[in-house]
Amino acid sequence: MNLDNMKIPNHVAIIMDGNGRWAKKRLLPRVMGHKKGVETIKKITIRAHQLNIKVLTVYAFSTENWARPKDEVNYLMALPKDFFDSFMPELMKNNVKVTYIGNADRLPEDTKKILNRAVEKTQDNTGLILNIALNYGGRQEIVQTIQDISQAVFRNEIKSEEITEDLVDQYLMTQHLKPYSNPDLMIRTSGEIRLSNFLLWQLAYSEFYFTDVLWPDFSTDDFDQAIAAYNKRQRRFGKIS
Ligand code: 6TC
Repeated sequence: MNLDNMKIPNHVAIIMDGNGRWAKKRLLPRVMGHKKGVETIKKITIRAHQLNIKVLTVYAFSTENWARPKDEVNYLMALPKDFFDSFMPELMKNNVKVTYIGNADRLPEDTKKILNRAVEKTQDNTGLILNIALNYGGRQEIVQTIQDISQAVFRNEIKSEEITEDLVDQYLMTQHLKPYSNPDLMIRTSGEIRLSNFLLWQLAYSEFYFTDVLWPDFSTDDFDQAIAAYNKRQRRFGKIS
């Protein structure tokens, strides 16, 4: 698709849903869906870089993240290493910086190590930020923010009258993404029309784009279509009618 003359969103957030359904449809083990899903992350990351998008936040949505068959969990734990080993050179070549939001505490030690290595190795890159939401919950983030701000009030570091939207922004997990901490466009694949506790505060003014395409099938062309739809809406919004 030709996106020349199109306004490109600065921050795109994606709920990557449908790996399990993709595998089921093909009578394949679920892990094959995740494997293909990781390949899709790579393709979309490179496309986002080409389009000069500033931040790409990806959320590995799952309803039963911690109640899966043991084989699947073990395989999932190995996926970040796969991703890191096969994709790090390309991330470096494309000047991509890896960051994350959410709670990494409960990840196994070696998974955490790989994640931190990806963050450290890319920390001086100045291009696209690939921001990975892992073990993330929007309400949990807001609870954490309220705790942190009330602590700061208790220690007399701020007055309660000084709690503004801007100050709340500074305490959220997305503060490191500023000035692009709020997504312009949120995409969800696999046909579910729900937010599922993703970035509750940050998505207040974002455009939402839903597609039936399952995440492993989501192509750079599907991504471009989402950008084009975003454009059309922005233009309508900007016009005085
Ligand atoms: C799309 C593709 C949706 C696996 C694949 C889901 C992620 C920890 C990356 C460290 C590999 C994102 C997500 C749950 C970028 C991602 C998954 C999770 C899936 C995690 C890490 C990759 C993933 C998930 C777990 C930067 C080197 C499959 C957390 C571990 C994996 C990178 N399902 N899927 N069990 N993580 O969130 O939760 O490090 S690569």
